Amino acid sequence: MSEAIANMLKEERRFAPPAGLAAHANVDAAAYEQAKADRLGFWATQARRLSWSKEPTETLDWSNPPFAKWFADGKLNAAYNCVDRHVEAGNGERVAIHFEGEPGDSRTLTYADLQKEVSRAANALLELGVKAGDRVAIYLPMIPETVVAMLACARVGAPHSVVFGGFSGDALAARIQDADARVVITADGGYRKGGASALKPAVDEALTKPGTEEVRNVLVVRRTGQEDISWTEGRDVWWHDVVDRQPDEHTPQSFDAEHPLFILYTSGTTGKPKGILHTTGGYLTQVAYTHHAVFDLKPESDVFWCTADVGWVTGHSYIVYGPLANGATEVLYEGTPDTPHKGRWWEIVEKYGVTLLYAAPTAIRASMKWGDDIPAKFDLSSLRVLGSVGEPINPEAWVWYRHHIGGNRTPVVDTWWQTETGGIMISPLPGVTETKPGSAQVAMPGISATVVDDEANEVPNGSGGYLVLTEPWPSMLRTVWGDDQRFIDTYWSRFEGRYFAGDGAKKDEDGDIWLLGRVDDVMLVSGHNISTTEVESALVSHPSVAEAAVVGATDPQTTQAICAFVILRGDAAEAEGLTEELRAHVAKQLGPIAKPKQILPVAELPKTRSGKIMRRLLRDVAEQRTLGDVSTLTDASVMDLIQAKLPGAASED
Ligand code: 6R9
Repeated sequence: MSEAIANMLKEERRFAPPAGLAAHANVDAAAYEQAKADRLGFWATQARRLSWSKEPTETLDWSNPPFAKWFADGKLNAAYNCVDRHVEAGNGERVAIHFEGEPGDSRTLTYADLQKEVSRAANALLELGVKAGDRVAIYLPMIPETVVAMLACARVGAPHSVVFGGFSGDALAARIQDADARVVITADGGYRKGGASALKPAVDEALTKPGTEEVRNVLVVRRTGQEDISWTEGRDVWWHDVVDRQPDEHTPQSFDAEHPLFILYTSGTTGKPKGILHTTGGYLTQVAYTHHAVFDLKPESDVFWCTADVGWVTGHSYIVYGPLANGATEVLYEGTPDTPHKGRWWEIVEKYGVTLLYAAPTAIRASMKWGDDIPAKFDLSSLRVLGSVGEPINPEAWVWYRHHIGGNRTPVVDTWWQTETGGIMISPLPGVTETKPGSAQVAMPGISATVVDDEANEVPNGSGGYLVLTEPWPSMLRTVWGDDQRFIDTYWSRFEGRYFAGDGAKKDEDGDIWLLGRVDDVMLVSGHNISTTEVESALVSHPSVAEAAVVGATDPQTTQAICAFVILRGDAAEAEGLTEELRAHVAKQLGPIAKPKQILPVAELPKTRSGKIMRRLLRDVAEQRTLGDVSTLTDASVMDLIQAKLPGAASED
């Protein structure tokens, strides 16, 4: 890159931690000092929040970088930590999971219930011949059995590979092949957008592909009750036939801290999906600690709700392992925020008295678009901390979240991390940090992150560059499954000895970190590297805009020209002169160099299945090229709608 990423956005709003929260916060400012004075000692202390059958005496082995070992001589069982120890401590009657199905059915599982279910499922896996080290693919909707299946795998030491239920049979096959899975756990179907959607046919299809022959059994949960389900005798077995009759006791075996816990595939922009490998002790230490610190969880009184799907890392770390290791009571919701109505999330917050909410910017911006009156109909007064994850949150969306969902009382914590980092890395702490809308701000205690330029020099405050992690951390990925070289090349080669996250970032005048989007998305305009995130945030700060996606399209004069796609707010019309007004607004916010050449109002934006904007496809549209691979899109038809809006686009009919 010719120049560091421009640092243009100015944000003056500040929010102090609420006094009541600060006075009783789980973690105070001293944690930063302790971790700074003795980083490894700090993590060794956090590891002791878990129950080990053999306490580790070693903390970090970094003798063969970038291959880390954490707590290597310790032994533990992840499922025991997430379930049994809470029952043994007398909290068996505490609710672990409030399940809310999309059709409105609900189920409550206490920790004692969970212990029985996980034990039965573990016994069933053993009966099916699953041994420690065997991989198990999980392809399920958001139902309690999904959490039970993951914990049952962990209990018997079989690394799981959860594949998001919205993926196709082909995508599932590729993941089964790469991980060489022995068993697939699935369901007849799940409920999505008001109807039953089948899952089993995708598994049947996947298992016709070469390289999946080692799958011995398919364990099928009955969720939607379709009658016409196809069945392969000898291979397919019903969950209720095999799991329900098992003894509800199972003695967990302990595993080495570095025993593989799971593989989770990230697609990235090029090449085949990478199987990100996480192991047991370090991962569990960091997800439990960060959940405790960032959400200030009080397990006796809080109700936590992470709205992500279990198929993504956010679901692994902050639905399953972090909250359950901490003995939390949490909500598990099967459906989408707008089914059967656009207030469904807020209805669930009211119903269960959710106190801690963790959601993605895409959903927050959708709520902004649908209108303030919808959340206003519900009692959201139980909420006390709001989290955000998955993309940069535009300052205006942050402020909307705090105001309309958090009643102007709740801290908003913008948490930056990745599948590869396993747990939260950069985030404010709700009882400590004076928050700034749009910034993830500070590395967690015990985490070392900074921003560097092209030559790997740390940039001064007030400048932009590349986000890097400078020291190993407990929940770091251990490798790319089966491909150590790809692990080295992808993450550790760009900057010697440092982990490069692929994200652009800047440090503001106070040294706080702002994420600026994937560096692949950064635009080059007349010699300036401009962040898509900053231009998007400037657009969203206009009252008529709910959501924006910005790309750089090839331009003969300026190398790239800024092209913006905007979704207008519920009440904003495509008024005459609005695009001109928006261009002027961006120029005023960021400077004339960042003024979009073209602004196109659209009804939807292309998103990945986990809700991230896919700028690559918009770049194709802006450059009037044939679209690249659309297979990871939630809804490929949005691209037709967007293309039809292009000036000069020929009508199809
Ligand atoms: C947890 C998760 C990782 C990528 C990451 C970055 C983006 C996530 C963010 C954020 C800005 C935040 N990202 N959180 N960008 N602010 N708070 O989403 O994992 O699916 O692997 O995505 O998401 O670009 O590099 P994953």
